[in-house]
Amino acid sequence: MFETITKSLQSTFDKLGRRGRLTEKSIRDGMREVRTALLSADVHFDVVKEFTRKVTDRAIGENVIKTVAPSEQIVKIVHDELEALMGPTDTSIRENASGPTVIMMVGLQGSGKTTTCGKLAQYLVRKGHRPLLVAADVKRPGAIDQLEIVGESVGVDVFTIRGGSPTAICRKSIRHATQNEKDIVILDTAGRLHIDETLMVELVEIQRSTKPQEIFLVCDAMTGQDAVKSAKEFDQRLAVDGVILTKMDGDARGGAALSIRAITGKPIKFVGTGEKMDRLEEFHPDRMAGRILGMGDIVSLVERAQEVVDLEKAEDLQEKILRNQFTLDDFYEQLQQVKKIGGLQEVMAMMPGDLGGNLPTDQIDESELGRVEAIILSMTYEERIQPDLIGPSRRNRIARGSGTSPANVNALLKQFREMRKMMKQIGKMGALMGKIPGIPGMKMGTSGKKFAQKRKIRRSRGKR
Ligand SMILES: Nc1nc2c(ncn2[C@@H]2O[C@H](COP(=O)(O)OP(=O)(O)O)[C@@H](O)[C@H]2O)c(=O)[nH]1
Ligand SMILES: [Mg+2]
Repeated sequence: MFETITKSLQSTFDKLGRRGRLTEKSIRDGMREVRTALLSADVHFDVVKEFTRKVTDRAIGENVIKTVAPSEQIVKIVHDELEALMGPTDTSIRENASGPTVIMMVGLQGSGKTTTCGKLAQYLVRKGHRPLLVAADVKRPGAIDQLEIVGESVGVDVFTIRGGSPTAICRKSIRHATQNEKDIVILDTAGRLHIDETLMVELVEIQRSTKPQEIFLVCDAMTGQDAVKSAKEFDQRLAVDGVILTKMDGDARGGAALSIRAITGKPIKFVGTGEKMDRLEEFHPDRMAGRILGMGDIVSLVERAQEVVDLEKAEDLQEKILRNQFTLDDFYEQLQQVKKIGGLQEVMAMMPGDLGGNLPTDQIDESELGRVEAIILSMTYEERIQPDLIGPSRRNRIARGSGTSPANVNALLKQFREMRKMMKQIGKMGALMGKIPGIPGMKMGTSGKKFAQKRKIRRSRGKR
């Protein structure tokens, strides 16, 4: 996501930073580089022009040159303007006061509508809703079956009428939803490879007969400015409420993400970052601006972790660190949690600076993790709890059992001992902090448990 822009912006800012004192000329030179970076990332020409003009005006007008850290000030201005370019956006769904809320999904064929319907359904279930998926793409062979598979995988019912017209299916789905106590209806409509009149007529008819609270346009980020162009056309006919940008995981440039709002006036509401059903993120312009600048997106990472990581286990772990009882068994558990979040690459990509954007992700060796896992699994339970028990002969057996070498086993044990030492320090600090009035420490012990319970309750009520 955004690798192209991030790299060139960072090198521009590095150059500005190295200059020490900035002049109006060096700012203008820097902005020329920003302009090239945006253009080569396939951002719409008008957007680039306007954007660089605003940043330059502010950088010069606010007398950045005279401030203590001028290049940092410029990064801040670029950040703010990126945020303004992509926002504001509101991801809450407008509710229907009388009857089920209707969300209509539209977009070109292959943009990711059906997949996104499933993701959105899962997202809404997590928020405590009872959605119904509606298969109204009767044109594409297999489209109904596809939605049924998607629905099953997220545990959400799918309504359709085989042989029915799209409008009839959508209209009848609303009554079906009411009868079955569903509060949200998600309409998966047909697409075409290009916008054509028959499609538009069909969609307008569905819109008239179901009066959706939200019409979301699903766009494929990888198609860049074509996505922007089609968004404009869909919007002219249907007055869409927002855009869901899919396949952000495969889009290194980000041209659509940065242009769509400015060109169509429609906000991005969600982004799709993978084929799996949990790969849907709320769109937050401020966080996205941070990612573009290589400042990471810790907030999204934490949110993601909260969704997939077992809170009870996290609590137990914190207790163990505090008591210095962290074992290789716990370490193994940690690795499993990282995997759930999406692997180390995913985690690193959301980290700021050196840890994140700058680090070529191909340098992260996921197979290394596989090796570590294999070694731990080849140990007995006692050995995982007390690695000091492992003598030379056991070390050789473990190496053989895990398909690694004794040196690999040694390296892991050494690393683990160091990690434990570090954790001991952290544990002490946490305990100390907890003793200072007004500082809740590291949310450990009983108060931490209570915190976990509270979150669970809140979650089961559907409010996060
Ligand atoms: N990598 C990736 N693939 C996606 C994403 N969203 C959808 N896809 C894939 O795009 C293809 C078309 O999706 P589909 O939902 O059938 O599109 P539709 O024709 O608009 O209904 C499928 O292979 C999906 O798995 C995404 O966010 N990331
Ligand atoms: Mg489809």
